Amino acid sequence: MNRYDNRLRILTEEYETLISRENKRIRSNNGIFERYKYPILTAAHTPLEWRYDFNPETNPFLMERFGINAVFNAGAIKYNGKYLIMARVEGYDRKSFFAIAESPNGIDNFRFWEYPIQLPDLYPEETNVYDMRLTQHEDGWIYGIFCSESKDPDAAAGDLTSAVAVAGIIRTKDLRNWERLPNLISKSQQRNVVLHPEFVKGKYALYTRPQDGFIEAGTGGGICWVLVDDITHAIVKEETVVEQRYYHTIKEVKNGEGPHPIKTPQGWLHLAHGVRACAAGLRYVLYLYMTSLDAPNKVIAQPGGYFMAPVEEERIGDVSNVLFSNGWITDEDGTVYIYYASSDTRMHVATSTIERLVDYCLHTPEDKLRSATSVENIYQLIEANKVKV
Ligand code: BGC
Ligand code: BMA
Repeated sequence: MNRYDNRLRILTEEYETLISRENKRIRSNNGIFERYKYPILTAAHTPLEWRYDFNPETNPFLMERFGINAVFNAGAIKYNGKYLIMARVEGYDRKSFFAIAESPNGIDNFRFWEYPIQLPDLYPEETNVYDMRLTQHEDGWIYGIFCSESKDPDAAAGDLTSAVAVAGIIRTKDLRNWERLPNLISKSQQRNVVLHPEFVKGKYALYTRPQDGFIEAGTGGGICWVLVDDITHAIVKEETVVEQRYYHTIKEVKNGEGPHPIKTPQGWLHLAHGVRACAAGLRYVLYLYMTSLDAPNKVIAQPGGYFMAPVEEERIGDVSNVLFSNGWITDEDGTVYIYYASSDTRMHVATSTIERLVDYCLHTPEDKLRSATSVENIYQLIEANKVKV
């Protein structure tokens, strides 16, 4: 066998082995959720056809022609019985784009569809797109809201880093043909905008995250709530805070809604990320909260601290010390598949159940914001444990 064919054989065999590898659930320590042994998607899971020219004439050394750097921050949806995630795929060139991967069971065998998604290109200044949130809305459409980033037109000459973040909106009926709607109009910059799955007072409802600048949330108090009359010309008129940031908590610097909340008998179950600053930079963790069924913008449960934080390999990557989630799927039996990315590098899954997550939200003590009150929370547990049942 010649060198080209030999390399081709090894490449394709290794690829098949990787994407058909069985995942293994890791026994849970805290009882709240289970992690899995292997990431579900990495750069190496992207189809070889996206990366290689398989013509021995034009690529005699069978070298990679388009490098993929990372696969992370995926939206998720169950569609026709399949678990689909719409990942942020980033090339060596730092541009990210969206691509759908499909799994029969939600935990392994994720395979990308043949082509990445080509978004309708409405905005010539749009430079980068990322962090898709998918929502099957009761109006019959599946919506995707994502961050659309451009160079700050007001940046001083020579400033090549200042940027502007806005929310892009697309919709589809089949996840193949996408209609692009105008970007959300908002006086502040926006990242982490998420569509609530139901109408509220006859209107579309968005979780937003207003920010003063591209990075700083600043006076933007946290995750906010906006009602929109017309999703085809979405405008932020009134923005009120749903889930606030606090001094010396896991969400001191920023927070943002993850995927859209799950409806449970006890209320809407939300997954979000919280960011704090430390000597190593920003640390991103995941947390849960619940809001009322009658008023999805009214918080009814706020378990203190983080729900998930990076461990082991998850701590390391392009942007280390980050867990981020913008996708989860619920099965009819109450299983919840939480799709999360670690350190802007790879995708993982964790599983739990609606019952366990709701129990966690309703019975984990709140963060009362001081060391003294945290010790009180532990004292209460110790005392309660003395009562023999
Ligand atoms: C990156 C995002 C990041 C944002 C703020 C963007 O340029 O692509 O991953 O969240 O900057 O740091
Ligand atoms: C951002 C997010 C993510 C990213 C995170 C860490 O603000 O929107 O895209 O995972 O920072 O870099």
